[in-house]
Amino acid sequence: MEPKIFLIYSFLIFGYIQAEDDVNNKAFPDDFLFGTATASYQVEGAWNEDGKGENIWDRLTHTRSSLISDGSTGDVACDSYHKYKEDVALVKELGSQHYRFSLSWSRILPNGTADVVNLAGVTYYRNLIKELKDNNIEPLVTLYHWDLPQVFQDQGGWPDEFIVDKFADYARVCFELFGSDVKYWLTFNEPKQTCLGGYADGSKAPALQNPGVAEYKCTHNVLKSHAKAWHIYDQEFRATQNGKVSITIDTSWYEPDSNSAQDEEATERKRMFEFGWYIHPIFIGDYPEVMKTRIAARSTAEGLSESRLPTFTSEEVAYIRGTHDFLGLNTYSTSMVKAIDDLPIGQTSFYNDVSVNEYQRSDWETAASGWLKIVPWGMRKLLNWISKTFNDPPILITENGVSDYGDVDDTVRVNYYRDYLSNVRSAMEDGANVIGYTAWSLMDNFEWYAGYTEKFGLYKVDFNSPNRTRTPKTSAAYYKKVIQTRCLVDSCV
Ligand code: PNW
Repeated sequence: MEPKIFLIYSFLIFGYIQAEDDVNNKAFPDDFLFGTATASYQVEGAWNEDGKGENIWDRLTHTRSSLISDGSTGDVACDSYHKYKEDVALVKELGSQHYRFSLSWSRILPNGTADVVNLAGVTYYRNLIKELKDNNIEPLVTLYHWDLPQVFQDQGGWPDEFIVDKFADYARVCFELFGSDVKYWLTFNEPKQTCLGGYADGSKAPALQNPGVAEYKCTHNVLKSHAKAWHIYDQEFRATQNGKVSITIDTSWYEPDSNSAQDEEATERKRMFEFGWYIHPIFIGDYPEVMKTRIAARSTAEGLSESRLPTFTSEEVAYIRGTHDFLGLNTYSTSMVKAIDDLPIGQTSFYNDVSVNEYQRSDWETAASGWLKIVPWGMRKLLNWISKTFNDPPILITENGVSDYGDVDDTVRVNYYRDYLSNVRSAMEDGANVIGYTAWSLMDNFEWYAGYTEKFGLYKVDFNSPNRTRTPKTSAAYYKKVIQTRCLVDSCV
């Protein structure tokens, strides 16, 4: 063999062995939950069938298609409204212990309000839940995965306080209708995406842009809505239904650019803004101090008479604190953080309020989604930081996964799951109380502004076929093996 070729060859083998060597070889505990996830708008289709009302993603994709990279909609998506039995068969085939899906508010309550319940929508979810239970799969149900009834957006949406009672009514209807068969509830999926994307930077429906103001009002109402739903469950349903209710919060891991005091401080501030904004009021009480102080100071400098960050009364702080039975965590990636001088007073935004330099390293591998750099060690650091900072909550990872362009032979996804799960297992050895893991996603689906151009599925979906044929990818076989053996490598200790 030529020396050069030999070198390349041994590098490849060595690289491979090296990667396998680094994978944690301890088995996951028997009671650790493995599952997969989807969300209503991304998979159901049937956007106007059987009495469903219009929601903000219907409206956005129908009227502002230039915002979606391929101009597509979720009108049909994976057609799960008609093919839910097939979906459950895929979940079963993987050996998943749980399946996380979301309820479409406007499918159940077409006017948004609880006075009219759409029986066909209720039947759809009853059938889906029954199919899961019949197959020994635990349903994990999200009440709100971004699809607000359009009528409520027309009245102001999440930044307007009227929404709190509407959400609470909707939550009560869902607990009443489905609660006897559901043991795990999530009120909101990634409220930060709803509030920043929907009302500040316009990257999610309803694509409004009022940065530095509306995302804070939105979050204030989301937190109140979450707490109200949790209390309703606690007072009216827990005794008979015996389930758990929480929220799913998303964050990347933020790693300091250096170990200088300035970079460390800026990084912790970034974590508090990105994650503490939601978890602190629920797990500790009120917004993080650093958010209150900075936003108040910047608001004063802007000549405002009160802070752009709304204030909770002490009754509200107490009402929201403790409204969790576990923590739902979505995480995909990592960013570096470097301290900078505070950004000038002037244009208001969440990012100016934080004032840090956030970047991702160019030598990190990139997924199809530009924001998603593959950094497995970030998972371990994040889980350990959460455990330490927020009193060691039971953590259910409700989403983690990677995008590509849809190849059935998806080595990148196999490696992603292996390496991220390896870091989950290591964090558990470090002491983090991780109770389960949910792969995003069961199948390719409507990826919001990316339409059908970025694929996250363990199963491929043929969007050109009216049957929306599902085909297992290589990653489905790997995940199935992991669930079966509870082991990431060939054999575990
Ligand atoms: C999540 N980020 O969204 C959502 O819950 C899913 O509906 C979505 O399909 C999935 O992740 C993949 O995107 C995120 O920029 C969107 O960090 C963006 C980010 C994180 C999560």
